Amino acid sequence: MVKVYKFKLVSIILIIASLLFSLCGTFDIDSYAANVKNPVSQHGRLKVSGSNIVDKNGKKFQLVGMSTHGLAWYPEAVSEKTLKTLRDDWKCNTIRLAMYTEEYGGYCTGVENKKQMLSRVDNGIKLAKKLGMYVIVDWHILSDGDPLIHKKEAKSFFKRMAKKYKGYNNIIYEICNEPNNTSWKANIKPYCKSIIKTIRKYDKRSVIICGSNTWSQDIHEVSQDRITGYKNVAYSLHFYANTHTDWLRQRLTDCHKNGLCVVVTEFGTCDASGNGGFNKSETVKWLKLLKKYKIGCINWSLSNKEETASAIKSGTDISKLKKGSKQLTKSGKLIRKWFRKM
Ligand code: IDC
Repeated sequence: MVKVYKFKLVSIILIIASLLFSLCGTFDIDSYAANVKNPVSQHGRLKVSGSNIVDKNGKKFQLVGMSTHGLAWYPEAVSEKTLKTLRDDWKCNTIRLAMYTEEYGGYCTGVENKKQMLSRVDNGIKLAKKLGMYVIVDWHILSDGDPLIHKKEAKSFFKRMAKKYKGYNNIIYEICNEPNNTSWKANIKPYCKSIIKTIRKYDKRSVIICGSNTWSQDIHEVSQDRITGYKNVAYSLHFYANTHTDWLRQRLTDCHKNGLCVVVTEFGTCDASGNGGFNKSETVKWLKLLKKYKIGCINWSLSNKEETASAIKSGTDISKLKKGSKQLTKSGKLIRKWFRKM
């Protein structure tokens, strides 16, 4: 009799111990983030379905968020405090990390700069993970209009990212910010196929966003000649409200209706230069259209540079963005107001 009790007691202790052990073992940042209410815990892994981005339940999902200015110029914005304000007060679910390739301090401008960019991108990805936000890793070509120019560097960068972050359900790759003065068929498309292949070797599922010619405006060309053979591929459209108006909205509507999955991974409220021409009414027309189709919208930029596109007033500490609109520019105020009701 005593033996039976002893046996039961030992079994119970063992069961409790193993339960406790397994609880401790699974307490890592991922499962913690998955248990609290945040965009990623609620919507999970995103997919491309026809012309839409959908969440883990297959429901249409709109990516809403801010893009950093260049990570070489304004890395301070990628802080826990600022991202938290964006998430909780602005209702952003996404942060875009703009990593320039050729401009000042960019990834392709020397070994030290490359190291710095890698550590800033890693920091941004980890913070986004912690806060349960989606993160767009942006290979920000601009003056290097043809993506093939830095294809080798791009391949090694995306290989590194895909290997390291393949288990992350919040990561999105934007593989060429704004090709220009080049060709979709001969340059951009082959580049994209090659980078997608590299990423897919390690990461089978993340959403990958491709640019198009003319600073990512020529989605009509893409729509006629899409990348096939891979899932979860989307295309970016970029606009600046005072420069790109009805004609580009019409192009977006046509492509969307034609089944092309488009995400606006960068837009400004002003001129394409980023400075001057703040245009509230054209911005609102765009935002209404994006809201209607649940097309992702990421605003340029989360910086305090003295230029119209900046969301934060110059002189403000961008690593400590507070809730409310006191620290915001005209552009920032308009964007915050709209993001809160997207
Ligand atoms: C601009 C920045 C500006 C910076 C410049 C560097 O706003 O401060 O000096 O880049 O060349 C884009 C680009 C984006 C531009 C932005 C505004 O993706 O890098 O940022 N823009 O010109 N496409 C259209 C507009």
